[in-house]
Amino acid sequence: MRSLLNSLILIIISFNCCFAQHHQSKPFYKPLIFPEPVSLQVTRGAFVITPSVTLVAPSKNVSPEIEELLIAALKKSGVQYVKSVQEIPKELNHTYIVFGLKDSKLIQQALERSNAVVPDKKEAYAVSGISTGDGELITLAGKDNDGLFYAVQTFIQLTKQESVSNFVIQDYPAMPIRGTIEGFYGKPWSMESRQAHLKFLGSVKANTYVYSPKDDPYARAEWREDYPKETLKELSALVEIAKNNHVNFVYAISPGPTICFSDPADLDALKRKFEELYTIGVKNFYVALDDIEYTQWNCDKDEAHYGESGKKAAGIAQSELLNKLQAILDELDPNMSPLIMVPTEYYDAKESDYKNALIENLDPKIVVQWTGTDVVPPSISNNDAGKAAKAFGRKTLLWDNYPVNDYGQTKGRLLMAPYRYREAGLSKELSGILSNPMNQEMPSRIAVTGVASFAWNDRAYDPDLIWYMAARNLANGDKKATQALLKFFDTQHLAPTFGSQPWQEQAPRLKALLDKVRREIAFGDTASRKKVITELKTYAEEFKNAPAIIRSAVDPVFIEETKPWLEAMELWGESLVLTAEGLQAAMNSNTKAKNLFEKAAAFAERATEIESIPGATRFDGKIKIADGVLDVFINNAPGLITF
Ligand code: 14T
Repeated sequence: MRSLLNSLILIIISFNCCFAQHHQSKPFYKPLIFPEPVSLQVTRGAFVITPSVTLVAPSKNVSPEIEELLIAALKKSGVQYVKSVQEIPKELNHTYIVFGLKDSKLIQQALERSNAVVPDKKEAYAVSGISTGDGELITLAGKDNDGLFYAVQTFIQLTKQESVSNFVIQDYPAMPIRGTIEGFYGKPWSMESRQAHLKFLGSVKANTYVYSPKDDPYARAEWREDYPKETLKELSALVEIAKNNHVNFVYAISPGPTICFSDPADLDALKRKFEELYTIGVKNFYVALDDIEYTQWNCDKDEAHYGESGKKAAGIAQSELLNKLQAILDELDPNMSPLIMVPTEYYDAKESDYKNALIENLDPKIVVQWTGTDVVPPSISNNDAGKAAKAFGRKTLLWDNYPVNDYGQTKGRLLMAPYRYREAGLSKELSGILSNPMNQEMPSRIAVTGVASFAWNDRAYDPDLIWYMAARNLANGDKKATQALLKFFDTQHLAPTFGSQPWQEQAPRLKALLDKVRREIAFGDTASRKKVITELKTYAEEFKNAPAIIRSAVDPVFIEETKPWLEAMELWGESLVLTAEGLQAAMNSNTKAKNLFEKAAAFAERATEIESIPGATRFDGKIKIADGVLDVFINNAPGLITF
């Protein structure tokens, strides 16, 4: 009787267990999107994209390239059939994607069913996924075509994550201008790099690219000369790609080194240059007046017209020129975006005779750039930007000289630390941020992803998280390659200023480990000493192998651009492995230690000999890898344990 009862209980329990299990739903996970959306709410059920998808026809005002992008993304994520229909059925039995602008009826229906709204802001969008019946209703809605393009970019990121839950994302940018200014000295980017960069910008929801390489003769040294037909054709291809990626292509001219402000022929030469670019579709123009002599006129005419040369007179002459150019552009096309300019005093927010003269006259719609409290500032606060707004008479557009590597202090370096120390709240004080990148386009994406993310949502910006996601993106989602890249970036973490004090420290992750090794050797016991040296050995192996992993998983262009750094990292890795082995041997009083340390030193020696690619950056020099951290440790290691 007892055993019967027991069996019965067992049956009930097991029945309960399995019944419960049957009804227990699998977990689904909150997706992670960059830039961080303004709002992302998870909802019940799984985000499902079935192998056959039905697209609910987009409204007629949708740009065709956005639909193409969406379909390509669906195919890439494994969708085999895409069908189009004109309405959303009541009952769904597979995945439907409704796709269009906020004002379309279908989109309004879909948004209502999904409990989502498109924020009433420029470039805003909503993306949602809900389970309904046996199907899934996905809505991609834009306030405008830019917003819809960003909805698709967010969707693309979602398709690359596994077991994602349903959600409602409502999003819009904090700053209206986000992107890069190719504004460095030294080897300009290739046209191929620029094309790739424009696509990349669109993928991180950046909307601006300024073409301003200092070493394009037709834009600076020989600015009066017309572009060769061939170059104009290449630029026109860029303009087209920019458009398809919802990036404003801004053309910048730097007439400062030779311009005669009062000569109508020079004004005419500028007009001709702008018209030349307007014919290939450029609708955004820029005048760069940085790094020029402004206390001396370039011609006698200016002396006669403006009087004695000086900072104040320069401010007046510059503002008059800019206003005339603005009027020329307005006449050329009433829909033209306002001019952007960088003044000669761009590196602080202190009021001055020059700034006052410039700002008193300058057309208020002209956008003014500055670089912060210095050419390469260690941080930018809301207070700094507020002062700049006052000094320049308008909200400024930050020219952020990170990760640019064209100045002496950056010799032998890539700048690959997270984008940091820009204060949350800057979106109230700035009209946007443009990053000045490195001569190397792909490595620049780590920092630029940060800039774009901060400019999109400064209040939710998390430097380390975005840094990780930028690495993951470069590694095409590969976990091992992501880790290898992060180890590599750590060796290029130092960010110099124009002075002797860097604003970001070198190799903080490696330093933390090496400090721990030193601490443990000094203060630990035999077991903990052994343990930490084993940990060092493991890290050293990974460090040594990172370049090979990177070479096998990351875009060949990145490999080419970082070639000598990867080679040097490999040799340093070899040296660090031998150093760890030397420490292990020393702990066992093994006489091999000496030889291991000697071999380690030889590898370190070879590593320090490696040179940058001649001409690839403005200043050539020896490659630096975790300098001041790794070299110091390897140097001192033989003296850590004696026997
Ligand atoms: F206009 C600017 F905002 C600006 O930063 N101009 C240049 C820029 O082209 C360059 O890439 C950047 C970093 O080197 O700094 C400016 O160039 C300078 C600035 C100096 F103070 C070059 C030499 C200097 F001494």
